[in-house]
Amino acid sequence: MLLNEGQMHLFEHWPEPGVDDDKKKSFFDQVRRLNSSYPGGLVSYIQNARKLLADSKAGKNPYDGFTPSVPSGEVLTFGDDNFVSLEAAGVKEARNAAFVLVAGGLGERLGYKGIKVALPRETTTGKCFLQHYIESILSLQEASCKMVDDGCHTKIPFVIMTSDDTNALTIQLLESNSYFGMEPSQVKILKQEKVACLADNDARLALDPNDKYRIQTKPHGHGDVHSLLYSSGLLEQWKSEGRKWVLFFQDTNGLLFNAIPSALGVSAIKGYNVNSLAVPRKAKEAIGGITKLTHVDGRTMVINVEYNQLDPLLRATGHPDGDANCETGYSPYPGNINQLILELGPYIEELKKTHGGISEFVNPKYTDSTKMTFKSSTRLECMMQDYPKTLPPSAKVGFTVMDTWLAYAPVKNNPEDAAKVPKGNPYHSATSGEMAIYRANSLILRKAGAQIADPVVDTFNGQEVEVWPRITWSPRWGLIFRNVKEKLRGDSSISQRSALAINGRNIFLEGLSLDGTLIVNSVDEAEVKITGHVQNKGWTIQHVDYKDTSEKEEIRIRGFKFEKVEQLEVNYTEPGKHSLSA
Ligand code: UGB
Repeated sequence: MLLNEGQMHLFEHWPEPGVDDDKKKSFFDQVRRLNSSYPGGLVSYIQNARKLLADSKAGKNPYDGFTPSVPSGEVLTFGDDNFVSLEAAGVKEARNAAFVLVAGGLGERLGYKGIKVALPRETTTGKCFLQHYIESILSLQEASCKMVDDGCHTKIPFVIMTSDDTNALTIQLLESNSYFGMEPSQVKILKQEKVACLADNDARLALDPNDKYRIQTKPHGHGDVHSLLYSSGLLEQWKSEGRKWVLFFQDTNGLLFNAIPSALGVSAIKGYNVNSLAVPRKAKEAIGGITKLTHVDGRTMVINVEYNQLDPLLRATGHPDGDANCETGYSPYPGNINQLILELGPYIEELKKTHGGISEFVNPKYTDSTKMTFKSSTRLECMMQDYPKTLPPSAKVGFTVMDTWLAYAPVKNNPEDAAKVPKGNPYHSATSGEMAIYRANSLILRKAGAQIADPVVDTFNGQEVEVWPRITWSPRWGLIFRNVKEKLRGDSSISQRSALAINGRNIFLEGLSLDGTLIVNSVDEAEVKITGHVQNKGWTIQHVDYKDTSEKEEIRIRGFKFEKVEQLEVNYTEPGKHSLSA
């Protein structure tokens, strides 16, 4: 098969039979793995590569024949009546959902040594992203079952796509933390395989420079999630359980679950087969733009155009300024945050046709303008948000735009790169990711009626950010806006230098005035009232330089740490009514 596809060079250096037989056998073991993990096998991979490499050499634009225009979608305003009713609809649907986290990426831009889902989402509680995601899913599961009076005991399935780079550490994180309270049987790990590297325009496979019996491999991208789900059999199993929705999300967006209930509500009410979450996008921001594409032959689709392709596409189609902000100060194309909600039935039907294969692209770095040779080997790549590209025009593809402060704060950039981000564009760093949690929680509490002090501006690792009171809560306290409002029962106020960590379901703020640090932990069966004035020296914020290797990497990349000078910590471990009257 390899010989038929022009891969003779793989064997040219092989010594006669009897020499290096073990190594030759392991070469074929690898070939077998590469063959079985790609839809259509290695032959398809090589043929697809040859075609895409020829297109790339010819400078063919994948969007040839398409004209972009601004699509229309649902635009939600946090806290208004529509938002509140969509959240309720979404929570009700959640028991019919399954969640899929794509976490196979190493996060090269962030430069962090560990896996990104193990990073603290914020350092007031220190809870990592994975813990927050799991606690959010468990809270949705419980709240959703409570809304229907049919003895629902569903366990929402949670799939994590890993890769060789992240698999062992992800499993270790789950196992050493008892799956953060989720039943282990609810969690399924699907590991993506890397794909073969390509050495030249003829799609000759590249050998590993350090091992002539190994084909060099690189990641294929998050688009693998569709073929893995298809071949796992999970989709059919979910369908037989009556599930309706599959929600895909990425590794480090600490605000994401603020957006999930209402977006799922939109999917359910609008009957969307595909619903992408989006936020207003600054021109040139490194997130894709959701775009309506109309082909000369009349076909249209609403699809993500990746950030490096949007500008050339616009320039080539009569927009001389390319990817530019309009009078609102934002790009007219909403930013794709790669949170997709797919309706399970139509998704399965589509995958039966494609087997999960997703439209691919190749991005070779040529040595010169003749485009004859590559600087280093390349490979085919694919993105999960390209799924709608193969859908028929009848498919209902929509999107939902929410405020960035509420829904999107990924941790992607290392401190040096973040500090170079043009002024006004988001940093997408560990610093901004954590500060965004405090900002969102402060704004949500304000909207619910609490008096939250204004932020101060400070600079950490060269990034100027707003520092709001460090307010955090567990998902089972404030899953949706209605829950937050129910827990605020009197006039409460929180000063700028304060930190508040709420960890428990039934903790009611009944006229709390906080100036310092307050940590409240309670078991779910307890009902705790907090009133009065809490004042202490609190936690101060210390600057940390990212080059200071005496600090842990998790701290260095955010550029600050808390000095815990004084705090009030209360723990309610017994069921029943309690009150803290400070
Ligand atoms: N990932 C995998 O699971 N496997 C892989 O092989 C690669 C990645 P990046 P990217 O929301 O900010 C995406 O690298 O690809 C996981 C969208 O394409 O963080 O540059 C990885 O672990 C873009 O349109 O992002 O850009 C992570 O969870 C925009 O939405 C996820 O895939 C952008 O994200 C994304 O990988 C964004």
